[in-house]
Amino acid sequence: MFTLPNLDYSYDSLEPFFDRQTMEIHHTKHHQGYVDKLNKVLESYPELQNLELKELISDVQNLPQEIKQSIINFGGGVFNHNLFWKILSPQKQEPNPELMNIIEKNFTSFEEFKQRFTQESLKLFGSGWVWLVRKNELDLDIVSTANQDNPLNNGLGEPILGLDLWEHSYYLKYQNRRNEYIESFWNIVNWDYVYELFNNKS
Ligand code: MN3
Repeated sequence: MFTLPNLDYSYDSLEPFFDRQTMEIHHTKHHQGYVDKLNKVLESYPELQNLELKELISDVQNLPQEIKQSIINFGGGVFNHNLFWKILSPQKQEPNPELMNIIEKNFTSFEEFKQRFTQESLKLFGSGWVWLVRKNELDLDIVSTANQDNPLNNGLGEPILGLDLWEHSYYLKYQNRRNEYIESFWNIVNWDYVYELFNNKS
C-alpha cells in the first residue's frame, strides 16, 4: 500500500515563495487524498499492489479497463506530488555545469528554457502540470499534461522537473496571479535532484 512521504523540509521553509499554509494543505490534504484513493482502488487488485508506482502509471494501456482512469488520476496524483516535493528546495540553486550545458544545448540558453517553460505554464488551460522531460540520452523537451496525467502514461518522456498548475497549489497566496507563482518557483528548484533524475537512465 502506498503512503504519504515526509517532506525533506518544513512547510514554512519555502517562504516567501510558497507559503506555509498552502504547503501544509497541499501535502496533508491533497496529496494524502490521492494516496488514500489510490489504495482504495487497489484494494481489489492484489496483483497490482506490489508494483512500483512508476510501473503502475507507465503502462496504463495494460491496466484493467475498469480502473485505468482511476490509476491515471490517483496514481498520477501520488507520483506527481512525490516528484514535486523532491524537486523543491529551500536553498537557492543553479543547475550544475553538466546539466546547464545540456539545457543550453536543448534550449539555446537557460533563460530561453525558463521562458519557454513559463509560457507553457501560463497557457495551460484548466488544471494540470508542465514538465521538463528527458526523451532519450540527451534530448530534453517541455510538455504539459492535463489533470494528474503524467508524461510516463503515454511515452512523452521521463519527467525530471514538474510544476503543479492546479489552483490548489497557489490560489491562497497568489489568487489569479499564476505568473507570480511561476516566477517564484524558479527560486526554489532543487536542481541537484533534477540532475539526479536526469542521470537515472533506467
Ligand atoms: Mn497539487
